[in-house]
Amino acid sequence: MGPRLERSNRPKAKEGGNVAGAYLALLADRGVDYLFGNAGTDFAPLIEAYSQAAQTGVAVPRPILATHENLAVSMAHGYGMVSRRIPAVMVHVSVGTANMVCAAMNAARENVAILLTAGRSPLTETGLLGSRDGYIHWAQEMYDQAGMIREIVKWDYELRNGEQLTTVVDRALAIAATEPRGPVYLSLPREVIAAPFAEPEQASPSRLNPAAPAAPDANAIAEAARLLAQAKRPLIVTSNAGRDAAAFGALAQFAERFAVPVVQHRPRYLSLTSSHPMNLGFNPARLVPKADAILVIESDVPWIPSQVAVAEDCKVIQCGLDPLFTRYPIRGFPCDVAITGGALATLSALTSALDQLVAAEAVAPRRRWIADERATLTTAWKTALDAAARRAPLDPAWVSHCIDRAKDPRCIVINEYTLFPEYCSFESPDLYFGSSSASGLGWGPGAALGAKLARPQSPVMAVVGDGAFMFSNPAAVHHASALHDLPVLFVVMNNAMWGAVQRSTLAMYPEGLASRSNEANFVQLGKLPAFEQICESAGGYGERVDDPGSLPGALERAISVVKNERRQALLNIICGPGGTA
Ligand SMILES: Cc1ncc(C[n+]2csc(CCOP(=O)(O)OP(=O)(O)O)c2C)c(N)n1
Ligand SMILES: [Mg+2]
Repeated sequence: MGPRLERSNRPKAKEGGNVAGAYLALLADRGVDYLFGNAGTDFAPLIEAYSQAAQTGVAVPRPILATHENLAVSMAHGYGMVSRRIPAVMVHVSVGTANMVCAAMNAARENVAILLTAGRSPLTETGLLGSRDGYIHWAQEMYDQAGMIREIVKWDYELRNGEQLTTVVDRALAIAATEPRGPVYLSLPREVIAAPFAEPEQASPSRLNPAAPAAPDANAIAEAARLLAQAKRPLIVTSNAGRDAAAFGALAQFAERFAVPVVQHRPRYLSLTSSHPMNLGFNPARLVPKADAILVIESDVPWIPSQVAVAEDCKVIQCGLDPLFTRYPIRGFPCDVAITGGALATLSALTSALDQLVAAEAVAPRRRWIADERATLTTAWKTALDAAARRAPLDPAWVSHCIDRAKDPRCIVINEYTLFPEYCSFESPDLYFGSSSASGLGWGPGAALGAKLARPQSPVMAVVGDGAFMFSNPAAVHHASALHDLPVLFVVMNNAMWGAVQRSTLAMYPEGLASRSNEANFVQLGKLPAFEQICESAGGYGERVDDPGSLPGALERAISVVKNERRQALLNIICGPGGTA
């Protein structure tokens, strides 16, 4: 270890504070309301800066402590997803970055903009304020800390000195907010943020703004309109059109006006109301082979090619901010026309172009076909629900239905895939959010806390499996809910297994030995803890539900506790296999 500096000899911050303080003030000025954090020795200058800000009254992002990095990032994801604002996250150097990679991947694949940051082990072994003073500062340092997360984020950089602070932060935020949005990563070495920074000079507001998205190309629009006008059985498949909140109404109008049915495949954002006459549910498999033109809007996987194929003469138009999903290594869906642009801009341009080509009477016969398809679908759902109604252990379809009956119409539902949206009704945008297509498990509970932070007046519910719940770091989740006064309802559909793993084994080996075994490895979770007691131990309300008849009452009690007592609640619902992933 190098010679120790006497306290009095250490370089002192000038009265104006340190770079960390200027950084926090800059974030607040740029509209970053929250800093989700999981701290380490790298946080010292930041913690000092927060105390200074409390004294001087300088505006800074509200600090939100989370005791695991995947919780911090999932909360930021939920917050950004609902508010469309950019939150910041800070974790502890290399090890904290390692822990946040999975949650960052969820956010990246769903184009949620987050300023991800991490400290960096002090660079210097002695001599500066912030130089290494712990044995961890050698081993935690990496050649390329950002390398762990570089493939996932849109941009990464390290703050090298305070003078460049405004440029670096503004560039980070502008790139994160430019469509297609996504997380960026900035590392903040300890000496750099501890350095004195007397008079932060910043242009306010930022002069470095996000780039506007590309406008849909007129020729591509004309070609797509021609294909759609000729089609007898057109179909829209979307997963995320509703991320563009303004596109929600535009899609409803477009589908209605031109009589084009809509399937929401694995929606992460709600794109159409449940009651819309053009809503043909969530499974593209039945309709894709019948279609002669498919308009894919913001959908990375519009159908599963190993299960269904498009008809040979079917034309496929793919629209999105990045319609080829260029960040995905492989994706071979047919694409006769690709249109780059936001969902609203594309739908508006297509509407104008189609108006010239299609008379209202021409699409009238289609309405009958779509109404029949919708009737068939709703009958099938009702039949399945009737069969599920009294099953014990409880059937996920029945649980989904009971949740729908019990929930406030303004309730935001976060679904880590175990809820069946076809048994629920969502009549406005942003009431339903599904888990990322990256499917890094453990997202839902944290995302629900972030959603509650974004919309404190709305009731919020997370629906998760027992597996997803365990991945979410339950102790950290319930702690954060209590600590930050974020009362939400957690509904755990507990089949005591990783059902998705079982379903995948059965699908690949329907006649295999594992299919006949009750003891298949890596499927059954066996003796699970009493989840409801974990919530209770954090001051929440918990109930275990074994009987289908008692579910409505349990939901009512839990919802009332969350609403009237402002306490979190958890229902541990003992379910049969079910599931869709
Ligand atoms: C981080 C991570 N690890 C592992 C997986 C693989 N995986 C996908 S679904 C699943 C099981 C989830 O179980 P549960 O939430 O109980 O839902 P169920 O399938 O039983 O309905 C697992 C382990 C994953 N998606 N993410
Ligand atoms: Mg399960």
